[in-house]
Amino acid sequence: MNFKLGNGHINDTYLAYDDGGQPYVLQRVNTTIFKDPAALASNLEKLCTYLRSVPSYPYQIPTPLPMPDGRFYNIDDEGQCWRRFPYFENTYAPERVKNVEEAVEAARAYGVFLTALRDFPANELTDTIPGFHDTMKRWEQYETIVAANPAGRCQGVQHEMNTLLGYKPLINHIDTLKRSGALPLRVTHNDTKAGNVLLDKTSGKAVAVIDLDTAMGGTVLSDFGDMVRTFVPSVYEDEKDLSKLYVRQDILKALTDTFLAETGAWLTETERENLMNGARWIIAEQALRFLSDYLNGDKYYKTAYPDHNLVRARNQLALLGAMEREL
Ligand code: GN1
Ligand code: MG
Repeated sequence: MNFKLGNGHINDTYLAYDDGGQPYVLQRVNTTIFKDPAALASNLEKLCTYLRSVPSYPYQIPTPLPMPDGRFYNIDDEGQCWRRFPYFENTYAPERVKNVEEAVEAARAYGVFLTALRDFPANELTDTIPGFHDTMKRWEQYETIVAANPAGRCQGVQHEMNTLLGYKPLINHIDTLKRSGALPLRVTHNDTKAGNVLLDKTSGKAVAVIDLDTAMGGTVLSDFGDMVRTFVPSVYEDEKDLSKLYVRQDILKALTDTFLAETGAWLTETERENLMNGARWIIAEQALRFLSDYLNGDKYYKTAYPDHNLVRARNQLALLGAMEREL
């Protein structure tokens, strides 16, 4: 009997049991998105080996478990790609941060994770999704979709498109910083939602940083940004009733203070100064990604109903608005 774990938009993750009754995590990889499972496995092996060699790294490491044939992934007869990971007992994934304590634990865990990987050469990792945070490229793809209007959905979203356009200067600014070399290339996690830090059910303490599939070369701004995007709003990213959406200032302060306590000593001045720009950038990028997928006919993210991606895009744009008003 397998039970669904987490609520990822890309892969499918289950709790499973081996013949001896021992639990493990079983995951089907979405190979339309992660096109090179061998590169994915190789990145994970390098990252986990490196983390194990850092004596001060305090957390469990989600090292892939060998499949029956000894490899770290397996393609079944139907072409589906499967992997196994250890199951960390008595933990939970906080899909939405409930309080300051959870924010502190998760932010510290990501800060410690980035600090541990600080000397890992980013160019040894393959870009598992090329151009993942190349927002200019994503913008071009969006324009191509708008021009082709493949799902016939452009007419209804003029307002959202205009709002998004207002964030293009910010996207340009980050792109300039990246291209000029002002932001150092670092190994970053690239999916720093709260639910990717497992917390102990009893103590509330962080146990493991998981989901290393998008850990690759990038800028620390996106990891900080995705924390703000996912920890700080008062509602989930697909809440429709936007009157409930506000910026949880206590959580923002706690996550920023905690993250800087771990990383402030080695971040450059440019990085420190641009952390909040990074947050706005990543939220704008996420709005762009959701809106693009909606206009493209929902090809990327799992959706539960027809305008799910539009609801998500509106939510992210509303979050940007709330940050402008409330901060
Ligand atoms: C996807 O599936 P999940 O929740 O781990 C996406 C992230 C997005 C997120 C939006 C590989 O992550 O980049 O920020 O959805 N992962 C990929 O909720 O595209
Ligand atoms: Mg993920």
